[in-house]
Amino acid sequence: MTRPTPKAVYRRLADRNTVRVAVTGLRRCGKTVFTTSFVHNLMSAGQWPDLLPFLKVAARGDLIAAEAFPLPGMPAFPFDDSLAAITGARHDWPAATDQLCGLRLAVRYRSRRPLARLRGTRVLNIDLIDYPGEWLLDLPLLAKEFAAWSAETLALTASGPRTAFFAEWRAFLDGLDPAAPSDAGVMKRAATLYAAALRKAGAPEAGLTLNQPARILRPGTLAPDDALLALSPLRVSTEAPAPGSLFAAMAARYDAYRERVVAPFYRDHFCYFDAQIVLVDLLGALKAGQAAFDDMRAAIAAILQSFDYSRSGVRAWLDGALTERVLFAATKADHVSSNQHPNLRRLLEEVVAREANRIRFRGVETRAVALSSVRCTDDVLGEVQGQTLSMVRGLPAGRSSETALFPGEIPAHFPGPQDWREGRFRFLDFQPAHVSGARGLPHIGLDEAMQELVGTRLR
Ligand SMILES: Nc1nc2c(ncn2[C@@H]2O[C@H](COP(=O)(O)OP(=O)(O)OP(=O)(O)O)[C@@H](O)[C@H]2O)c(=O)[nH]1
Ligand SMILES: [Mg+2]
Repeated sequence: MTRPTPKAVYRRLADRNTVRVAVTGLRRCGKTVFTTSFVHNLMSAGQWPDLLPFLKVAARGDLIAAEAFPLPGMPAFPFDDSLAAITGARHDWPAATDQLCGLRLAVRYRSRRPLARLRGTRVLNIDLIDYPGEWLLDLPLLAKEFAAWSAETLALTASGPRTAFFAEWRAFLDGLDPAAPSDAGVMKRAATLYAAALRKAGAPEAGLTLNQPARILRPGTLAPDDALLALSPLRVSTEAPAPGSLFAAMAARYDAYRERVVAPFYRDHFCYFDAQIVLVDLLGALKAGQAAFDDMRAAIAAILQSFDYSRSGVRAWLDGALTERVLFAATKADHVSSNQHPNLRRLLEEVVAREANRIRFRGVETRAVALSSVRCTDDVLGEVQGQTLSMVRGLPAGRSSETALFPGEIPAHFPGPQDWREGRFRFLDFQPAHVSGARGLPHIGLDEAMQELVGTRLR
């Protein structure tokens, strides 16, 4: 695994009043909305502590104020624009993130620690970064050589909904000898076909998430035609690739991509953090159907294996690997009524069970919660075919008036064949209709998430 730079270690030693919170999750899972609500609610809780009853420092009246600052050397997280989108007259959401950005939230509070009380108030810096969710899918590539990645991708694209998207690319590979001398034209054609297929798989209507390499879909600061992105897996032969072969040339390009794009992203942002929240849009995956749900599970498992939770002790602290807790959160819980939240949490626990077990084995605490960073609906009771049911009422996306609906029940366990029936999950996306932002943002469970992530540092 990539090691932290001396600069990173120095920064960690110098910044003992800083916690790095890794906000992780696949695309559209709610990272930007979470970050916006996290910041705005902490900025508001000094005045209105009732906003965050489960955040102990706020509940005991010791949170004084919070202010956001830029993180040196990084584009600023568009906090004002995101908040304006959520609280504005258009009842809209922030745009999808297309580049790396971040902020430091400085929280001033009264400490209850015996010695700290004498020194008056203290400040804890909470560093948060945001990035396109697709990029996380690059992290598993760090531990995978070109041959292994090629073999896995060929297997992945040979079944399920990917078969149709990748058919033309696979047919092209069938006529290709990877041991032939490398040829720029052939490599370009393979890369073009692979990129086109990947775009189809990554389109929102396909709902597939395990799409690698990520920068083909979200180049960020790379030009879309950057030579580093002209990548394609190739068929793997049992013999070692000869120098100068097509296979060797593509493998070299893959290594350059990992070294120049993926490794710095990992080293600078995920090599060390104190706490991690893994946001999972379970409701979106259930609605998108079994193939999308299974793909999301595979993508989450692949990502979580990329983080290094294994080191401990003083040396680990110096290396910056003192992750204390990992919180799994099923986002957009306001799409269903409150009586469904226990099942939502239980289902999440099952979905991440193996990864959570692996993380706990390394001495890191884990928990799962149902979360809505910005609550857009109310619970109401309604009649459906003579039955009284719990429903949600809000402004569905694309509609001009509010509606109440029964979105279906969340299974407490892995969905079985009967659950994948057409129309079983009727969750709608809701817009933030009555959210003014004047006194924080309404939420479900955000304060519990905050307590879990940074609460012990605000004592
Ligand atoms: N109702 C509701 N919708 C939410 C909430 N959080 C996120 N959403 C929805 O999910 C969408 C994606 O949220 P983002 O925060 O932009 O997701 P992201 O993880 O930053 O996505 P990328 O930038 O593409 O990686 C939003 O546009 C909303 O439609 C929430 O708390 N409640
Ligand atoms: Mg985003």
